[in-house]
Amino acid sequence: MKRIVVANRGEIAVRVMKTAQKMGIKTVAVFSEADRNAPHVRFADEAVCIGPPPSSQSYLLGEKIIEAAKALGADAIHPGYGFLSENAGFAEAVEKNGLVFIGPKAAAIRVMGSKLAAKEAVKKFDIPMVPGIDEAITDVEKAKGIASKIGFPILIKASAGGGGKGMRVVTNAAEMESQMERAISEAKSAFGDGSVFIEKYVASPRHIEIQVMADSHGNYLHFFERECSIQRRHQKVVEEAPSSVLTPQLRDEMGAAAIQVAKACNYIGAGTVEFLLDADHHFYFLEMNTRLQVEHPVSELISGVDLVELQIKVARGEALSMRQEDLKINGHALELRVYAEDPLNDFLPSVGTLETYRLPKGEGIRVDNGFEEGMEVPIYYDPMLSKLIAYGATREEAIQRMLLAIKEYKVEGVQTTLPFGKFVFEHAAFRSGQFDTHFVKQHYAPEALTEKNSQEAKIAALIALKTYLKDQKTLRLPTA
Ligand code: MV4
Repeated sequence: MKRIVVANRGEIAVRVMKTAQKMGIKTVAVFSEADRNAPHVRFADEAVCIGPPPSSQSYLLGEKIIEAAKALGADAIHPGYGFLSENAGFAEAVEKNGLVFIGPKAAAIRVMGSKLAAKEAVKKFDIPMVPGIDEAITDVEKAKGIASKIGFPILIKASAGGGGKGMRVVTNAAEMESQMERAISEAKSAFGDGSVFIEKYVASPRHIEIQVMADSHGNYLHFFERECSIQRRHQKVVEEAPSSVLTPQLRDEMGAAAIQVAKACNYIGAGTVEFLLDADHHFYFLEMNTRLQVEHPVSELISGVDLVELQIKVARGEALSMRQEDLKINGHALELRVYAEDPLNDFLPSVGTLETYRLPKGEGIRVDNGFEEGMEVPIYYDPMLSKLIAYGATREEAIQRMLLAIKEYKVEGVQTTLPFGKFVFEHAAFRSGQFDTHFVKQHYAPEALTEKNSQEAKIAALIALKTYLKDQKTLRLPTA
């Protein structure tokens, strides 16, 4: 494998290229006209423009990316995350064109791409799942009967949904009919598939996911868990590894369950198995993501592996060299996703130019970055600028390093989620580890940032005044 096309942009494209370069593999960037001067284009050994800015006319054009790969004599395509990374048809087309898709087989993507097919596949193994009905329902009366059997509150989920889209909580039988009808029509319009299924609603869950890696020789490993409960509207903002609540026994049980899920679809490559963990520490299988995830760096830092390097080695047909017993958790890692979004304006995208853009450095700080000072933040794509990752021997040390790094991360020209990150890492509920997926709803309000800022501004002004007055007393200005 001498040349890899990275079919992505931003921080993940640069991140994948760094590992390829470390392995002596040439890299090809693909870019839209909006990304002509982007770092991932300049970092690559070669670069091909694949179209106008809209993703549908560039980064999602699988055939064009495959053509570019063949024209440049590339051996493989790494999809990153998002875009075509979980598109089974693309994975198939890549292989059909004699190229290696650095990811799972199309069949595994298909199974895990449907929530119901995933449950069906996993059923064979003894994996805990949320009580519910595992078949698509469109009949409201049937749904009512199931709901009363499960017991309210229940959750209606779209079979073709994901990331929280198409989910509706129903608290009593009277609401069932109207909520079912809305869920079905919403699912039809959003996913072109109106089928829904019903589960018992787990009221205050933590979102725990397990990183798995499997090779083509039947070896399966897990690289422990990531805590992803700090989410805003189903978008993860802060992730950490390990979770502050998992016991070694629970970790082993969830790791083993995650590997079973991977085996259920003959998985090859890097994948993530998502679980809900309830207040009684019961875990339930939610879904499997058949891609390398945004938050993979925290798993790399606590386990000391380069997951992209393992992906490339597995894609080359190599067997995984380490055994599960060789893997140990060492230290603690936190990740803050730095979005060009305004936390004081409902996290709406903050467009503009990075007038100032200086990254923090220092021990235990890693920034997977996709931008440079002077660049405009394009409106066409996900507004993530970078991922700020802090590592420490303990969770407390990682939090301190993270707070210092947030302070040193200088961005002017757009608003970012850095102040929101500061709010989270300073918050008692986060620092104590006592939080769940409702953290943002329960604890965050924009005033929390402005209030804090104004308090700090007041303190700074008082210190300045005190220093000035002190200087006035002691400073003897020469008389004229
Ligand atoms: C649930 C749940 C509670 N009970 N299912 C969210 C998106 C997808 N990963 C599945 N998700 C959930 N499924 C049952 N039966 C809670 C979540 C969930 C969540 C729900 C509301 C708000 C934020 C959330 C974050 C993670 C998971």
